[in-house]
Amino acid sequence: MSDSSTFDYRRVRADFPILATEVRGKPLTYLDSAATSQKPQAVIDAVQRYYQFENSNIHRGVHYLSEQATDAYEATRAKAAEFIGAADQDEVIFTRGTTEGINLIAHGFTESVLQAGDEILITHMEHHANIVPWQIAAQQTGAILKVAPVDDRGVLDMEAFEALLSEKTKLVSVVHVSNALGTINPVKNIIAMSHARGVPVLVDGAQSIPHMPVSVAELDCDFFVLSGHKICGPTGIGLLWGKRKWLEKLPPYQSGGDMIEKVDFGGTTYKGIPGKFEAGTPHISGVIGLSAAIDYLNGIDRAAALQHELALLASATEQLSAIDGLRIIGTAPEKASVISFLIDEIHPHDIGTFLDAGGVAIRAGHHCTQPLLKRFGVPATARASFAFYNDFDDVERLVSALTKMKQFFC
Ligand code: 7TS
Repeated sequence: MSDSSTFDYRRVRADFPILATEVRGKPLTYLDSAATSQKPQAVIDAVQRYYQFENSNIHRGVHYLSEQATDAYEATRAKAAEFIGAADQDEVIFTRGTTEGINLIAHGFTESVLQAGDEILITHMEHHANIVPWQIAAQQTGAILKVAPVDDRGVLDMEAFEALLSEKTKLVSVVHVSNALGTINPVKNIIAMSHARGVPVLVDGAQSIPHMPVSVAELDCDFFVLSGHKICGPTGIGLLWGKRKWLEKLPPYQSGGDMIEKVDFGGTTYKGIPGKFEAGTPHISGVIGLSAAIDYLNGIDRAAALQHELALLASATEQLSAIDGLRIIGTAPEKASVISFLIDEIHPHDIGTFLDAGGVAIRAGHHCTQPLLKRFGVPATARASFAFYNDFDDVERLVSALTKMKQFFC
């Protein structure tokens, strides 16, 4: 098995130019990868090369550049399918990101599945992107949104979850890894349990895919969504994967050019999947950048990268826990490298601002999980999140900045 010592994080760090820069006169300590990952040079170069030498629209030109761009775009669909363990590349839809992927499914379910009295089951640890679209779907159809509780460690209560599944449940939509707590949910169990009752499952993979390889075939989920910008790719590009039988059943999300087969004032027919869900000129450069990001991730030892991240998490958890007055929110036994914390009565924004002065970038706030933080009785936390390109110096700088801050405030 790979371990942290076999992972050459120094070589990996050199691939990310921003990590060698300074902010506020201090070396950058980037601990906000849960918000967005940094980009390796290969991704930056791929996007630049596209605009400099290959720029063209897709699916419509007969000229050389358009053919090249179309081929690169469609080749990324096949590459992305392989990356997430999907056998059928037509089941991969390019979206703006996780948020749009969930909205697309919520729209489809609103139009063609949900009826008054039906239930949608989510958990208490969802990002707003996996709450609000279902609230709107419920308002529009008369369906009811059910929420499975989490315990004081931030672990999903599986007994309660199972009890909430009923013959009225039309969809389970669940986060794979919590962005606010780091909890890794037992999605395989959740899917098996739901399927035993004939209920499809959407997995929000925004925070799992950056840390661990995922196979949708192995999970046997019905939908999986992710954001490219959290896996070293550009912003504004993401993936929705769905089982063919579902994607064929759901109606188009947006309409217009490129998603049609034939338009006539007497009636219009649509393309099959995936074209049906990709109206208009897509984010071509984003897809090109995502392709480079997938190549980059495929080129590193991801199992070793995960072990390295877990070693960073363990070290940071141990050292932060030793700081007097520091409380970690989210202590699940199965965690990804995310630490939410509070110190005494210091406001998390003050923690963030103090750390920023020392070049340490963390996130402070509600992390778009207001119901979850309310469950823990706090309006906000400070959050440090690690990626495989972080190192133990980053942990040291975080700990020493927090120690200094304690002296300053107390
Ligand atoms: N789901 C989860 C679990 C997330 O962490 C995020 C973004 C989203 C959905 C939405 O992703 P988007 O790319 O469509 O915006 N999470 C965060 C975060 O933790 N800090 O900034 C964005």
